[in-house]
Amino acid sequence: MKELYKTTHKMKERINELNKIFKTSTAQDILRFLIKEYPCKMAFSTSLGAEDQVLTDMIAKMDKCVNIFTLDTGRMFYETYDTLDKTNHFYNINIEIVFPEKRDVERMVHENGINLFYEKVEFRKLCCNIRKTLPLKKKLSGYDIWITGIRSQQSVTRQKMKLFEWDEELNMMKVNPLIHWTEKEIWDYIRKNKVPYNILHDKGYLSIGCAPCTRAVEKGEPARNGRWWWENPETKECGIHLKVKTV
Ligand code: ADX
Ligand code: SF4
Repeated sequence: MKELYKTTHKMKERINELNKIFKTSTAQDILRFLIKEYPCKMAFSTSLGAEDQVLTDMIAKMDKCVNIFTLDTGRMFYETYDTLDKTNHFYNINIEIVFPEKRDVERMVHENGINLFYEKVEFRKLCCNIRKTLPLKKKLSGYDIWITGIRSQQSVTRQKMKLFEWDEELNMMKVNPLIHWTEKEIWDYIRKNKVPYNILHDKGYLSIGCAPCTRAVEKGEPARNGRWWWENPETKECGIHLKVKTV
């Protein structure tokens, strides 16, 4: 216990240091540093959304040893599967598909219905926990670094997130190389580098999650309005970027 505390404390100090060192670095510089420092010890979670496609482009061009995986909740859009396929072919990679525990999903829908998430926030969180958070936790247990495509401008819940973070629950370093990017910078990169992307983005779906919990937004409307639109902005996190719970 004491040893774990010491290691955690050391890591937190290291993270503060890294945040200072890489304050003005490019996302590529940050990724290059991580690949050198933690070879084959990094996993990148992709939802196949625009930000994650930018990171896939950068990583695929740098190193094939970073594990790129997606959490298939079983409720994704057809267009998202299409993006997965398209991306694999384009970069000649094989994004790992991680599924939830069959028994957990079966019990949940048997007890609460297939579309339980519309009923109350607790059910929505239960569904996200079983379909996303728990599989993520299991998947990341074998790695030192977790890379995500989070940007601080995405929502009120993400404003305080940093480039390098310590995930208390997972006991690992989380890195958000695009944390300071704007939406415009994401799309400029995609166009300039001809990065394949989910065609739903052209139809008003700015932030894409599971099909029953995502809708298109109007021009000028915040991207996250299209996610769990029946909830308050403060509750709109599936849990993978909060604390990971066990059922
Ligand atoms: S969510 O938590 O509200 O769904 P969002 O869609 O904004 O998150 O994505 C933020 C980051 O969470 C992504 O850049 C990615 O790293 C991770 N993420 C979200 N959904 C998935 C998924 N289905 N599979 C893998 N990673 C995901
Ligand atoms: Fe379930 Fe909706 Fe969460 Fe997907 S986004 S895991 S369908 S509650």
